[in-house]
Amino acid sequence: MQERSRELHVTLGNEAADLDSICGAIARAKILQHELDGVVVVHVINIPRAELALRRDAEILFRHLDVNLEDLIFIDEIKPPFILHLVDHNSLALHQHHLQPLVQSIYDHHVDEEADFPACLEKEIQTVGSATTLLAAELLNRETVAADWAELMLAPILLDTSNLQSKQKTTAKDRQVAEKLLVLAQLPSQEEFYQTLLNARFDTEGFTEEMLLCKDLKRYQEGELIYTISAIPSGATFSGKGSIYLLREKEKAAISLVKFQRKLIVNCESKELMDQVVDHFKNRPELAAMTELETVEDAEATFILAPGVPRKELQPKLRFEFAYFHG
Ligand SMILES: [Mn+2]
Repeated sequence: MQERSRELHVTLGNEAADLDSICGAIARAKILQHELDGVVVVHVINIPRAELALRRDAEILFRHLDVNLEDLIFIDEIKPPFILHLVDHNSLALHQHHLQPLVQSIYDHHVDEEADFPACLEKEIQTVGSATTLLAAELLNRETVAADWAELMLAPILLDTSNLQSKQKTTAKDRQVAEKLLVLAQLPSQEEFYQTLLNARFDTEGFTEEMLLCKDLKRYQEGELIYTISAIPSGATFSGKGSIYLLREKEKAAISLVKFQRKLIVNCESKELMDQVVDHFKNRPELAAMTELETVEDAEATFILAPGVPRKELQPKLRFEFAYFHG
């Protein structure tokens, strides 16, 4: 018991740090605080503090709930040793693989990538619209949930399910949990709460191209080759020109892929690599089925994406296993 009280437990959402990841990690910390009586549990937002400004939905939710931003902890502010509890992802981001031995539990709604976590004791993966649904269900079973907590958990659930209206994304569990939370939250208007958050999520007014690229960016690696996929809100003003120059230094990326409206804008660090990428898209049937080359010039190409292909569906099909690549 003596030993245990010195343990630090960290709950962490995924590297895109959307509201589901942020609020899910906060809810997971509350559950752990009860479960592991006496230990310190902190929830950590998986982006540097400076990038919170790119997520205006989170900013307005925190302001609305009177959360002091100074009290939040970001990934650039904490270092191991700690025990890690993953929320909203089940494999670590490329730049966080060193945290693998620290992972003790997982709550997620993505496809199980079956990553190896030797110290993992608990893994809860269910296909629901929002990972926060799983945590809210747990919390509702354990304790009386206050109105502000209900709002905190409702926010990502409503955003991830298009206000429970998306037939594709909304499950019975999302609906059940949201209904209970709505009773507790006593919102003046569910529709207005949802719309305000949605507008804030897509509000990119005043953002530079680099900010847009970093707002929702994920990193991947095949062999030596590092690439990134950014998703840009469809209402933004974005040219996509030269994104590789903006990301090469910061992310060590050789390829930048950007999903913007119906387009996939691909920038490579060299024309040689671009030629390989274009051939690759043409020759791999799974990729050819969902993309159509629109333009290619030097180290930049634009593809038209088949409707409704999310990043998490496109990425596993990329398989950039180029035999010839100088890092
Ligand atoms: Mn999620």
